[in-house]
Amino acid sequence: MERFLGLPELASEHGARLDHLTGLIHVLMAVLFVVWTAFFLFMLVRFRRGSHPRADYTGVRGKASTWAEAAVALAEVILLVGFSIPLYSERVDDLPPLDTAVKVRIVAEQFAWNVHYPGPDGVFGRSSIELVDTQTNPLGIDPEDPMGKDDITAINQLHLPVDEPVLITLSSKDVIHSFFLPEMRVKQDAIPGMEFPVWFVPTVTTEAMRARLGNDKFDYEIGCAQLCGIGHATMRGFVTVHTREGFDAWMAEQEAEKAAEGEEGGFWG
Ligand SMILES: [Cu+2]
Repeated sequence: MERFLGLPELASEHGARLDHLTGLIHVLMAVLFVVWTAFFLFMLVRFRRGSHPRADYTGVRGKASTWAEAAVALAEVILLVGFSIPLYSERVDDLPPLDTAVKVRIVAEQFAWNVHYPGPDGVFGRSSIELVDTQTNPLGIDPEDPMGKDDITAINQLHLPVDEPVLITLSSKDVIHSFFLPEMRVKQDAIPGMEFPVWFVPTVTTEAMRARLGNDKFDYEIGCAQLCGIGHATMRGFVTVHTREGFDAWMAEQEAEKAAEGEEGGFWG
């Protein structure tokens, strides 16, 4: 069905259920389209002027159309109550436990994705919009906060381990953006002044996806799905899904780089 609908490759745990629901909605819409069109054409012929020169003011008395309407309404209620609402409530309520999930803050801006990891202590350093410096401190992390000393930041590059729940806290600095990971079936608006949790489990490493597609240049992309200004189309980020070992190695590399910067007496002093 995903192929039939032209959806991108699937690379998250909850995505299959979303695709299934998308498929069911398309089936219902296809049935309605065919049946209503056939009914319309039938009516054009059946009540043509040639066979009904004068209007009949009583009209049709049968109950068939009432039953048809009831059946459509029932199918829609089943889709909504049986599929959509349970799936939605799971996405917004059943967040993964904080101690096991990979935590990332993502702050959107015109026109980039700022990525913030809490570092080895697992705690995000304090950040404030007043401390934002577009060049040296795009996330506004407070240099006085010891919790922030080990934090890792990146721009337009999100690294994740495969098969582990990821909990992203999403916000925006300026206007409304929308965080979109097509293969993960994730899309959430980022709104200034608000923070939204977004969680999912990536199931296919970048390497495995490259092999599957036979394309060694493939990368998962972060798209912005809300027209957010003149540079909207350039607001692209990339996601690298690693094995756990690969992710740890990447994180260690970031930490080493950060430590080296610290010794040089850079921004973090
Ligand atoms: Cu945007």
